[in-house]
Amino acid sequence: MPISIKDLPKEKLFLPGNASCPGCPEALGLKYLTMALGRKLMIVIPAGCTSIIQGLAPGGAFVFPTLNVPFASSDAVAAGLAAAKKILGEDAVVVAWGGDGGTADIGFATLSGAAERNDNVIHICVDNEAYMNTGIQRSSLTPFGAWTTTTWRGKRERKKELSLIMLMHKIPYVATASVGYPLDFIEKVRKAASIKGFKFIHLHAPCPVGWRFDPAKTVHVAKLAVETGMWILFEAENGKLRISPPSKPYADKSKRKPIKEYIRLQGRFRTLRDEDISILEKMVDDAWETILRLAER
Ligand SMILES: Cc1ncc(C[n+]2csc(CCOP(=O)(O)OP(=O)(O)O)c2C)c(N)n1
Ligand code: SF4
Repeated sequence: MPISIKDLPKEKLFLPGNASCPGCPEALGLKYLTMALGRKLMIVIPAGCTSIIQGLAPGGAFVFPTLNVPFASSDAVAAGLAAAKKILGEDAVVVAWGGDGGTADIGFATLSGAAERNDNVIHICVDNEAYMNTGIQRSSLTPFGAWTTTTWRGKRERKKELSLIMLMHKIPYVATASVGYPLDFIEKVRKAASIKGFKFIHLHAPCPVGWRFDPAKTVHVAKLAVETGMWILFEAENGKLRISPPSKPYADKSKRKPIKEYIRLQGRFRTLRDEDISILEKMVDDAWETILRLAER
């Protein structure tokens, strides 16, 4: 059932006055996560911007149980926690919340293992497309053409298709989401919480610091990613894939905004040449073709 803003809880479980930068997408995502799960939320976080946001606030910024863990263990720890809660008969939703580095690179083996065992955990990858916390290094989820401090002429490799890799693990629920569409994200988190087994949500999180844009424009950039077709919102329950409402119009290529509108707002794409933009456009078309084929099945 679609959620309305007035139905969301008013209680603040993620406190203001924390150490996030202005316009931080991880802070937005965390706020929506607490609105989705309320006091049932237990979170497991490896190193990354979120652990700084949590820890540097006086007394801590999170009013819910939090476990800080080494990168390569998040989903294993989360699975143990979920099993312990079940034995104790306590009602909790365990979320492993990792950055793109902590999920797609350093934490990938544990993520894949927990998915294969179908452990009762939600993994949310908050994807700001680089290792931001340590100074904007490239990850396997940095897109083609983007500047980072380790790809200073623009990354030449493509972004890993992480959500499709997770779909191929045949887990009960896989979804993509965006901090630009909070109600869609909250609905997906709640749906994931209602399903037993391993669930994966890939949350697109434009970062003003690492992507070099005005911090007032985080939501605008996030929405443009969807409107240009660069980020496709979908969900797959037991392998049955559906395009989510905010992305539906853009299945029709003629409705998509030109990707230049998305790119020109971000300093990280300043070095892109015209031929690189054509490569990116082709990647967008290919990604849509793959998703639409999966949706037809
Ligand atoms: C095993 C290990 N390697 C490297 C580090 C250093 N480190 C801490 S945070 C971080 C970057 C995390 O990037 P990401 O997961 O994308 O999260 P973000 O900072 O962007 O939120 C790294 C490399 C570490 N803590 N542990
Ligand atoms: S670097 Fe980006 S993701 Fe990290 S705290 Fe700052 S705005 Fe948030």
